[in-house]
Amino acid sequence: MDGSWHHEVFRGQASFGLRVTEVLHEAQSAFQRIEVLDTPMLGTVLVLDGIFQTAERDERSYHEMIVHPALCSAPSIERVLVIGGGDGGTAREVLRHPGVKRCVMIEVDREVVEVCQRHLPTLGAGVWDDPRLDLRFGDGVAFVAETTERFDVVILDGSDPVGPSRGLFGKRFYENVRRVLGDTGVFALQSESPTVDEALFFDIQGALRDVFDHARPYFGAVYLYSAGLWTWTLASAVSLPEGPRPERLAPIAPGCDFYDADVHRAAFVAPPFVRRRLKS
Ligand code: SPD
Repeated sequence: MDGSWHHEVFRGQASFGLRVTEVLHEAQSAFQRIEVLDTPMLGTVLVLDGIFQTAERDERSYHEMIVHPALCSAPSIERVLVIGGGDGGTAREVLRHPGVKRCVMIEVDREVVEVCQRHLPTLGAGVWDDPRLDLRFGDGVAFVAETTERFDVVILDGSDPVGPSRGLFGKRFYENVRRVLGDTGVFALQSESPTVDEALFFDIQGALRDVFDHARPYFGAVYLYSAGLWTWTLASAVSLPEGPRPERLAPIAPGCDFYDADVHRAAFVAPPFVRRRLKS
């Protein structure tokens, strides 16, 4: 916080700031510094270790896009694993799919969930009491390394690769995700920005392509991340359809502001500099 502003500073070279009218919560958990800020621009905003994570009035562009391309194209969606996503926005979009029978969510920091339940209730609306949700607190890296459970879809909704999220990036973690998915499962993850951090984006793509037969980034914009292009990636052992399966899209489409069949197809069109590097 700088007076009545919060600035997210990137490598000491750039910053994005929001004016803050009130600090609603400020505490150090066992894992990270958690702040909840009231802002005129985006409403209530969650900040972890100084980094903007999600905002009441700018969350749908991210949560619809991390969930629906996977859930609308995967061969099966009965068993879904969400790693991270403590604000509840990702689980909320998962549970809008009537075909999901069970959603296990592994969040490392119980305090993030409690703080978001209190201050960002719209993100987890309908989630916390849904009998299909199995919320567990623990380390997602250890969970995928040790579990014997199998999932149709794994969604990684972590923060940047610093602090508690560091282990969620890299080949060893992706190999374990590949194992819990079996032969037809789909992995969806937030995969950072090729405009702001080109090296990190291509490292993630390279590691995914080492582990999965198919890995394709898709593109969108999230104002809060002030990154120009933001990306997510779908990775799987099977090739996926170019667009959503109509029977999956139909029940969720009326509640979407940022996702539909056209957006799905368009999002997978990569800019030339990405295509050249990925040779796809
Ligand atoms: N640069 C911040 C990226 C954060 C991505 N995850 C946000 C969590 C929203 N559920």
